[in-house]
Amino acid sequence: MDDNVVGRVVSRRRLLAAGAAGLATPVAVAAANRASAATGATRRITLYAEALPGGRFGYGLAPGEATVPGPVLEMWEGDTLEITLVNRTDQRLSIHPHGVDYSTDSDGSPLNASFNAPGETRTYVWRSHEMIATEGRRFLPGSAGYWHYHDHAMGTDHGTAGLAKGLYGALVVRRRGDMLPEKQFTVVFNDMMINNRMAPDTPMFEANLGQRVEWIAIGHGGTFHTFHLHAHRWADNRTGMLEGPADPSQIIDNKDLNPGSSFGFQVLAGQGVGPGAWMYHCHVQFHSDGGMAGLFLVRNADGSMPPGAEEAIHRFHGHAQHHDEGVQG
Ligand SMILES: [Cu+2]
Repeated sequence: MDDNVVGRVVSRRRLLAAGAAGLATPVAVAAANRASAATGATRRITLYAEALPGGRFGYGLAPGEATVPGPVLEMWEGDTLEITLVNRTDQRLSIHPHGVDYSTDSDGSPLNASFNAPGETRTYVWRSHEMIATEGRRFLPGSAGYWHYHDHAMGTDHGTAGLAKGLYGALVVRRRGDMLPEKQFTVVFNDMMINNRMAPDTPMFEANLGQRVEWIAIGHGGTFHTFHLHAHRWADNRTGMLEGPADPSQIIDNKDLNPGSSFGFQVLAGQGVGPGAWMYHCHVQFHSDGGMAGLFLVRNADGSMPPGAEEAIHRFHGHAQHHDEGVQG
């Protein structure tokens, strides 16, 4: 794959140079870029959709390993992901991606007869592309981004039951040169739940001081949310990182997370603030009070517990739950 990468970077540079010099029409550039993208790697994976305890459903990379959320799926811009989805349930379901390129038969929607009948196995193909240079130093965006995938067929033609029960996950498309994290956390605000759990049963994410941690935040369900992370902040752009001292991106620590939307960012755990039990939560107050909160435990650099963290975790486990009617796993 590394040879491919080098070849593709070189050919893209050549394209960009040709475009800037006005030596190629946009059509020729686009066609050449498609040829370049065609050299991208194709990766094949098998996903298993399964019923889980508590009425939930999940995707997993092996039989018996389904989780909520499903596994983080990753691609490099220009690559193709072929997903063979094995439906081990008695329900109609599918997998539908955001942000990448696909044909109608990989749409994952009943509208296009693109779904797995109960017990059926079906392959979905997700493609991606690099940025395309056109004339006048204009660029058509590539596929890179913090995206997500989800069921689009269980319960209704929009997969409303599948989404409610946990059939969702993160999809990360990286640009060549993007920094890779040491840890990844997927946080899905889904109705009044986080990853289909309510506090204090929401996930506690852990990292050691200074570790590079990638957060992927996804919204689902029927209400609006705002994602807030204590003591950490990020740039409101594609990667969450500033690209230089003049990068105009706003620095934020709270962001809208509405149904169907997603974003991601990387932080160095505890940078500038130190280790400790930090909270992440929905900042819609009746949502946080209702159980949409969790912990980001930043341990000392050597992995030991920082002072006060055990007590904070204990306090969190006494978190008041004002809304008990939500779905619990
Ligand atoms: Cu909320």
